Amino acid sequence: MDYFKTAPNFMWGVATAANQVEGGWDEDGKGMSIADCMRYRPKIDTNDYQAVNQMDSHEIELALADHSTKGWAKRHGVDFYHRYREDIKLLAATGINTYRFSISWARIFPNGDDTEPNQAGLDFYLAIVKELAKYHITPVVTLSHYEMPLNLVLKYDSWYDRRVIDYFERYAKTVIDYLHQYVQYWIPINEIDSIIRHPFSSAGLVADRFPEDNFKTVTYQAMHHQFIAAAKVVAYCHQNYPKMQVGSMITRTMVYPYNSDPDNVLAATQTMRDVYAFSDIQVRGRYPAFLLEKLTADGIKIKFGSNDKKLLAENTADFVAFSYYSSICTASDTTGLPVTKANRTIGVYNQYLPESEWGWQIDPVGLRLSLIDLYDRYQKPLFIVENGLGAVDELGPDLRVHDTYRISYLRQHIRQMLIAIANDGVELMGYCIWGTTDMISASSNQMSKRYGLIFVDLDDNGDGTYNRYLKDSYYWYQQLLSYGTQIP
Ligand code: BGP
Repeated sequence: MDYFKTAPNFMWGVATAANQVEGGWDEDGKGMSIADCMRYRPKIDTNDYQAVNQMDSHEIELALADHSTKGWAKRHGVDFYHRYREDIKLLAATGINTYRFSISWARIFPNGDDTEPNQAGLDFYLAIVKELAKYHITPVVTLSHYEMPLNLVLKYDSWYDRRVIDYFERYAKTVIDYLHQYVQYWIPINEIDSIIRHPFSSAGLVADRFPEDNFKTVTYQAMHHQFIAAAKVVAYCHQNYPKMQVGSMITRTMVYPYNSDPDNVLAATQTMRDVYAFSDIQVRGRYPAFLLEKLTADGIKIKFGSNDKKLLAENTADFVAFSYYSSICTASDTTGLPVTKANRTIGVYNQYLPESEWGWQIDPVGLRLSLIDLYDRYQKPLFIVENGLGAVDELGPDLRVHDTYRISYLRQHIRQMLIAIANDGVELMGYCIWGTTDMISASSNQMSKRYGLIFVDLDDNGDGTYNRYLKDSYYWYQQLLSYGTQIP
């Protein structure tokens, strides 16, 4: 299959998030963010996501009191803050033309509500985009990837307070103005649906700070504020920089019915719609009726500002970005059915699929189905901004990692993606592998869950040299991007 002809301007890339790679948590004026409160976790058992997702005020107090780096996984990341030149140089040599990364809000506005930005923070990201420009690599920038400044949590209860929309808007405008010559593609909020699945680690909502309130109502109100903030980013870019494109981004976990019992098919459709509600709002510009019905049934009422509906309707996303790792099954009654999980979603195990070491089931055809489904739904350009395999990698005596399992995962997913472009008429802007170097895992805060094309010598205790070693998957991607005609 001649895939370069299929998509001449296709964006082949890699992706990371600031809090998982950068480190430098208190350097050059950066403020503390929720990510800096995340501790290493022992190797997770299958359902341990609860523990990570339900962090409380006590955890934050501990983090505030401890000014060390040791133990706090994301405080040092993999030291991208000091090694970005080396990392970008290695990545450029694969032949990628795209790099998706995120900006740490607390590096730009250390407290979130400051009136003036931190110049050193702005200059750090300017240096990154200049470095990328040197290699003709197009940046795709996420403004909020699990990076709420801690002060906004403590002072305003995060996104629950409407004033936080203004602080985000100020931050976004500052960054967009500063980088506008270099950055055309923006994603305001990573996996905007994640606020419902893991409210603390995604958006800094701490359940025990709302003893009197229904935490579900709090979460949905905060979600609404994120939508308004994202729509304001769209408005600002379109008004001031017409070439800029702003994407919606969701977690796309494929959901199948456990079997062909119509009740189970219905359950699967409803589970998928729960996530589509998020892209519906950003792409169609209004809340879908099914979400409003569901919220009413749950006794949840979102407070809308007087201009909110108009703002959402007039500022829709230019493209639909998503992460894809895995799939689950579901049923109308899951009692007694075997359990699996995919990216912090618990589901029913699919007997037809293998699984990763972390129990995420591997489903390349699910990617093709997702592409077909999303394109049919929106008829907007799609963008796979995350896809990859978390695995335990061993650095061999030859100082290489022979990650054939990762190559196999990537090959199968890329193949399905190319079929979706060629046979299913899907309009796809690009594909980014999750993982440049290895980095701290978002859900488990472990180092041993590795996604990168480049191995980093660092362990789950925070020990190691941080040295980089190329994996076989690195060379494989390089070969893929240079052949241009066949998938190696
Ligand atoms: C996505 C997040 C990423 C990332 C990835 C893999 O949902 O956007 O930040 O880490 O999942 O997840 P994990 O690191 O938990 O394995």
